[in-house]
Amino acid sequence: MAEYQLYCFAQSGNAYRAALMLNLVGADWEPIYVDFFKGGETRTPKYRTEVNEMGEVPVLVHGAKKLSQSGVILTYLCEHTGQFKPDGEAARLEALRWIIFDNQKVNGFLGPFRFLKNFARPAGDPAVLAFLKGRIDSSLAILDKRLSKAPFMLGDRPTIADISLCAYLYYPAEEFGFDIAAEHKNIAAWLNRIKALPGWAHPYKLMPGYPLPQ
Ligand SMILES: N[C@@H](CCC(=O)N[C@@H](CS)C(=O)NCC(=O)O)C(=O)O
Repeated sequence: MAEYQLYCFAQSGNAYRAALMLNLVGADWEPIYVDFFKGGETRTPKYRTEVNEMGEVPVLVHGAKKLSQSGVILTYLCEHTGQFKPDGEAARLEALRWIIFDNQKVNGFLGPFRFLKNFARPAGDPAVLAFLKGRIDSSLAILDKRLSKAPFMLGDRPTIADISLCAYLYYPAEEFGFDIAAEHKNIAAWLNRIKALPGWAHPYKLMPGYPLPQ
């Protein structure tokens, strides 16, 4: 058995944060496939009792430890490996500030938008999609401006704040109906810098369940 197990599925950008971190730090890890789409596994009493009471992926298992919330998993992994770790208290708090902003307003809106547009049947209500798109545009502009100042979120080297913010940003533009990289040049350059790190892999390569059965 690998040292780490990650409950995940390929279409989950929230889980991608944890999978990408595991790969970038060179961890010995294996995915445990969660059948979110067909089986509704995260909503089953079994999953909520045995895996995560919050009914979500990602969940990281490390020995006797079982962790959920990607921000917690990223914090745990950077503390355990010393990699992508913000340096000192000010940087640690700054990383946490961006991870919370990301979870709420960047990928926190992108995930539901993509789900409603691309996977939900019937597709989401246009008024809901329009509301989310407005929030997404505003948050991506904030991120793009931040990334005009330095190569990575906290400066010259990548930290867990960068890895968190990647969540949905490498998925195909067709799944959103707009092209994030084409519309935001600083985000595009930053995504390329992260892509160049040893161990980077696309979410559809890193996690099981792609493509979805018809
Ligand atoms: N803030 C959480 C978000 C996790 C999350 O929403 N995961 C989705 C998959 S992308 C999920 O498991 N949803 C299950 C459900 O809604 O039933 C994190 O970053 O870990």
